[in-house]
Amino acid sequence: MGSQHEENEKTSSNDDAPQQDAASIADVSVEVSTVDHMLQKLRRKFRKTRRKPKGLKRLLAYLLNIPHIAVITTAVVFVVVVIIWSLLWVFIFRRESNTGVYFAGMFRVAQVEFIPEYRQAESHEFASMANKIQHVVSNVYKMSSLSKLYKQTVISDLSNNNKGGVLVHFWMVFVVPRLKRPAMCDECIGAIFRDSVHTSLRNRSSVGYLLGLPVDIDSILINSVQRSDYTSSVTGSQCVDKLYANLPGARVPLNVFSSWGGVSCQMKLTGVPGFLIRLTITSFHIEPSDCVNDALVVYDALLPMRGRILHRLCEPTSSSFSIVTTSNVMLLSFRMTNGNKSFRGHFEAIAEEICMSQIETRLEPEITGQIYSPFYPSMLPPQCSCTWKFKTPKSALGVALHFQNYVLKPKDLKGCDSGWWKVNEMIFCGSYVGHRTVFRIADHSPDVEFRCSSRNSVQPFQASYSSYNVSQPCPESHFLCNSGLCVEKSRRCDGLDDCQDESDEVLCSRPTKNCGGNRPLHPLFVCNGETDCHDGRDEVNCTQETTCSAIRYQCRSGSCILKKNAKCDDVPDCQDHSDEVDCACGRPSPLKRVGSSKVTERIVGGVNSGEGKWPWQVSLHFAGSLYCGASVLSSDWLISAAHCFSKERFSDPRYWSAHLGMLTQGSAKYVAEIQRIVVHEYYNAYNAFDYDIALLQLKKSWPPSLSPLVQPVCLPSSSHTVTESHRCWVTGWGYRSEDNKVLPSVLQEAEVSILSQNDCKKIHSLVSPRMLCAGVPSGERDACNGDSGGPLSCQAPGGGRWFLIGIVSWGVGCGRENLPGVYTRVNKFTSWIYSHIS
Ligand code: 4AZ
Repeated sequence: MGSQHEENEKTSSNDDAPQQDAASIADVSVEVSTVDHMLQKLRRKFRKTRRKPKGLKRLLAYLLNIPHIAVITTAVVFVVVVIIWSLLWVFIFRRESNTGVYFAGMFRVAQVEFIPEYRQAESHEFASMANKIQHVVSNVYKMSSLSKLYKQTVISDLSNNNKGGVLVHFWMVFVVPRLKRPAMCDECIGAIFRDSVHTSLRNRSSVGYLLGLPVDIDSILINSVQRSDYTSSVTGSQCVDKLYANLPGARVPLNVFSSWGGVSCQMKLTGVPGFLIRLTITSFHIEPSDCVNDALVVYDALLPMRGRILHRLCEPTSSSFSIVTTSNVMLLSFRMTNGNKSFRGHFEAIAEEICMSQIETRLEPEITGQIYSPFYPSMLPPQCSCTWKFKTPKSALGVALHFQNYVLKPKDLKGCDSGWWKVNEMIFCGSYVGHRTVFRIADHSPDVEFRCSSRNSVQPFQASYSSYNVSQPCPESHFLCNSGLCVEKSRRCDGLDDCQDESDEVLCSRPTKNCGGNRPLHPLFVCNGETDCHDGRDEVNCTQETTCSAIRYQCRSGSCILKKNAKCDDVPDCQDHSDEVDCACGRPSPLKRVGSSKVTERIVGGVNSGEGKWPWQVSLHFAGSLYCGASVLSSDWLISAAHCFSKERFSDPRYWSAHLGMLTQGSAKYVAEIQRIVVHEYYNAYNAFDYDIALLQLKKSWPPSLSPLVQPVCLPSSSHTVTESHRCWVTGWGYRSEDNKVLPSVLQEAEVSILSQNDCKKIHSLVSPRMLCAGVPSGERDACNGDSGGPLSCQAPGGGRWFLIGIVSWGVGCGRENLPGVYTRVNKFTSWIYSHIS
């Protein structure tokens, strides 16, 4: 077109001025003649038989010609569609491709005096201060690289702060194209604000001036939040209550009920400046659903900031406990769905604890007193510190700290997440365990410093202290365990974990069956269900009542009998017959023995199983794919390994499904949704998967009609002992070998032997008393990735029931020679399991 216009211009500039009008007429005529010429051409081409119409009439006639009407209509429709599409794109799709990204933040404005009017968002004083702060925050982001995405800041609260000045809580909204969303990281948003303050820091203090506003850089915290958190607070569609504890120590009651209406409420608690807040929960009646439906989240802030979660409560409770903040504000965020749910508790302002004391121990090794974690028995806040300066009466005496369920270990490269300890100049990390320990300090005047080091609130601890003789820590007749406990020397190598860390059972020769000697028979051989002495003396009077210990079966009445494996052996041994109740378990009745073809070696040395052979075997699927195994414990509970659910993404029960009564993948008799996942509270991924056990509650019980293809496995009693005549099998759909990462579709089974704990520890140094090793020396039969959480099932001798002895946990590779697999030792968790499922 451009070139054609230029040509026209060239033509007219060559003509004389007086000729201009004529020229333009000529131009028109040229154009008409051109159209006419074209029409003629076209007509000649398409309508050779018709007579030629003249001028405009001809054009009209041409346009009204039926085929031309069709072409024109199509063109018009096309143009209209294009216009509508463009409008839709501009107003709907383009708008949809943008999304709001929401942040909650807080910082301290220093050198500004807090006035009570700031508590009222409707007050003039609040509005004027909030406007000023809003302007400053907006300015920071409008000047930043995110200026195009920044939408607005809303100041939600101004509160008095323990460090002085005013603590500001605010919301921030960005409107971001969907594709750019991942770039909106919490760190980046926080860093922009911190950078601005940083450039204006003065006098080496932490306070910088933004448009004259003194902002404490150390107090800046910004977290992304859910849109619903923002809308429910800002638009006020849900309840937001503000409560104050104006007098230290005065309790302010908190009661929330959701009788049929359902509740989604936030309570903002503020205490006297300089004090902390202690929330006491006396009861919380909700439906357990793993925080999906009902939950209470307690924040160490006034807005729901992820980095400031003190505690999440999603299980019903009627035993009272308390949580302490690190400053004078707390937020309670309730979610209670329809039903008769309720929360009862109170809060109060409490003074910060000055946790420092000088302690003198006595000459005698008896317990002299107790030290407690700060705010005991409240839970420990994320920040706290304590110093205990001990002194013993003699330089030969050290200090022993006796803990109930806590252990100190030298700090390694990983951080401490359950308490940081400095003993003289050595650093230790604390962690929670399920047994007693004694921490011995070989110094007569040690300084012990403790600092809270967890992200959330954690269990409190207490320790009894005493003196001890550094050169002889235990009494003459006792043995010093690695756990710090002293146990009688006669208990060494008795097959029992008296030390709680099995250190009394290392370097022991295999127990001998001294049946005729004058020394008593090794306790492991007594009443273990196997005739170890040819005259059978080890298996007599097994149901007589005796003192209780870890290897004696405890009847429901509380009395103990010698018989170790009394549970569900079809013989009533306890006087109350309690050993034979709840025994509908561990008796598979295979339908057809397909598989077991020794020719096709699968997983690590396994073979195809048969329909109904392992009716407790479960295939656990995460987001639709096999991820772990599990075992059926009852009509609504499964048991698996904690490590299957440990990462945050894997802890949401909604992504999991349990496939029951299945031989070949895809042919489950019942696919269950998961209601909640209970991971053992002491599970520790950093400590070689110690306490690797988890329970899963099903949303709906499997129907009894599925029996016998679906059936529970028997749970061993805590005294259960596996003997040589037990046969043990590991089953699962995991990898066939370390190198062949193909998952078999048919359930695989492999027979393995249980190693002695001594042999197991020689191979895997990190084995704890809560683990056992099983395999074959050649390594050819083993569990592998994908089998985790699945069962190691052992059958009682003489074709008895099958018990869940182990849960597939970890190993070094798969099927390697002399590297047996490691399993969770289930009988160590019997009471923990019953405490959750019954
Ligand atoms: C796993 O990662 C796994 N060979 C399970 C068992 C073993 C190794 C790894 C034992 O699930």
